[in-house]
Amino acid sequence: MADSNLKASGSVVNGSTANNSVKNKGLSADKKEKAKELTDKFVQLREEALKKGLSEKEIRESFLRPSKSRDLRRLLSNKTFQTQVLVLVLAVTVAVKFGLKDFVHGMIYDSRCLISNNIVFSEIARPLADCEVCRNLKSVPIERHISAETFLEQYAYTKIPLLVKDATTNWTAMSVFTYDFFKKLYTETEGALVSVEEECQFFPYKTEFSTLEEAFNMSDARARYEPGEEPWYFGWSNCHKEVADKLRQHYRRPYFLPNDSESSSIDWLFMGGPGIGAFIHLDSVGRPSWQAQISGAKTWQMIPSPECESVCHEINITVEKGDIFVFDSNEWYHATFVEPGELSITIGSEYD
Ligand SMILES: O=C(O)CCC(=O)C(=O)O
Ligand SMILES: [Fe+2]
Repeated sequence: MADSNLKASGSVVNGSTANNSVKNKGLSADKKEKAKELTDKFVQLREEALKKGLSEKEIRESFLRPSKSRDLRRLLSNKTFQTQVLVLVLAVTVAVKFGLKDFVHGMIYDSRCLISNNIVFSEIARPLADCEVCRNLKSVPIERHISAETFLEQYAYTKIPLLVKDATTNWTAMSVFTYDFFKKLYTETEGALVSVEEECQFFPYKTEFSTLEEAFNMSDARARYEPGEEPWYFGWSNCHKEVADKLRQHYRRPYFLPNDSESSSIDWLFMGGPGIGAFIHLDSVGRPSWQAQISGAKTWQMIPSPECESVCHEINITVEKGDIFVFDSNEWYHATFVEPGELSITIGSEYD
């Protein structure tokens, strides 16, 4: 994959439709169609598991490399697991028969690919976590006025999550970034919407939108969250230079990032009202991220990898307006929940 900045949406239910244009790049139309069929099979598989009463956690755990033979025996005798393995084997066989060998290889070894948000592949392909990172961590450390040196020593590359309070002082984004601002920016900048579809990513989460353009076409009443209107939450990444330049007039790289650390040129934006945001998922972007809360408040649920469960704990942290949350989305399973009140708007990026 050319773009090394793709995340998993966690919206596996919608996952078959999201981002296909980016993630299928390089495949012929025929193969794309077959790849889509294959993806749909995996999505269906996961939905079936959910319908059969398995929780997200149980689905995740079914695909963990078991460390104890007792777990292995239990796993092998589990009907859902047997069905999953069967469908997985069938799907891979069909894919290979269709000449999609490279595609299958790509999706297993580059989990930013088409079904990166598929729990099966991300669990099979991901490296085991280093449980020392989260051992006995009971809450997310909170800092104010943290220096770049302290950040570098204690957090930058340690995979320990961090909340920095009052970190966006002087950012005009705090008053400028609104749903209407983004709508205007994207609809009036030539090629901006199409660039999200073709070069970047759009995550519809629970909504019916399949593109950012559709999201910006919702009614004004819905956009304002008027009573009785369908809730919404979506996210996207920006690869359009002109849009990026305009966004950067209103925010800065977090002041505590070490001077020589490189920030990705791709911005991530997430926006929506109270309720569930991103479903539980693990990313495979290879780098840690920061995310600034521009408006509203959002709670992050951070879940250690299953192999760390005996020594690590789930941690929840609410990020408020003006805070910057730093964490490694490749290390912690995570889900988000927008708190009642203002629309949640965030901007973030990855750093090296
Ligand atoms: O902000 C959100 O709701 C989800 C963001 C996310 O999953 C990420 O930054 O990795
Ligand atoms: Fe994520």
